[in-house]
Amino acid sequence: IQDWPAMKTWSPEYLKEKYGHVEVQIQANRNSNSEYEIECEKHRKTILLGDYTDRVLNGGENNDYYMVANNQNLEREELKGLLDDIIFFPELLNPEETHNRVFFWFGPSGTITPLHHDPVNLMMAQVYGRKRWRLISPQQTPLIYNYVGVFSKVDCENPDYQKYPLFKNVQMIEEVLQPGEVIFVPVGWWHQVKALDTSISLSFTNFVFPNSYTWQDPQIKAW
Ligand SMILES: O=C(O)CCC(=O)C(=O)O
Repeated sequence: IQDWPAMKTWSPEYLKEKYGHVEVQIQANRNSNSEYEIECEKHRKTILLGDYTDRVLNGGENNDYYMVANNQNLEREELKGLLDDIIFFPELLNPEETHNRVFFWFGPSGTITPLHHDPVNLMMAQVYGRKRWRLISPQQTPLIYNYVGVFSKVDCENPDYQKYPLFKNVQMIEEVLQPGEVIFVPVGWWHQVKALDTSISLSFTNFVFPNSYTWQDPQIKAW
């Protein structure tokens, strides 16, 4: 995505200057609840993008607040201009289908999206900062302690093998996504993601090929 205008312009400072007056939603107070993703509705907070950017810039490494896909900020008319800064890969993505299919992620270094899988294929483009991705194939689901819906109980950053002994046998792919790189995550693949820097990314599920599945999760109860 080196040719995207966003690669030259997007930064926390740019977001603040151009869109700082826009009200956005974020996930807040995540430190108070280890199930912040499962109980994401409890953490929804409205804030000016300028104020949020100040928190990101001044708060140091932390996982307490994060603007995630579920905050759906690209559905806001005032932020639609962000999509003019990117080029949809014509052979892969449909630029006419952005409604609830393209998501904006912005947060400080240290945010963690816990281990889960998605019921669609997705691509994530890393525009600013780096993120460490840990990926596990769906064939290994019996080792992953699938819990509520699409989530696992295991923290890949620091797995508790006493509680989750089968996880020792998991083969994980680890990759650091650099600015300008894109990752394709096939449907059902488990992943946990940590921001290594202040990070801005976009995720896409608006493929030109069919991308809906009748099953919701690859749950296999084998323990
Ligand atoms: O970038 C992140 O923090 C998480 C991305 C992710 O897990 C997803 O899009 O499903």
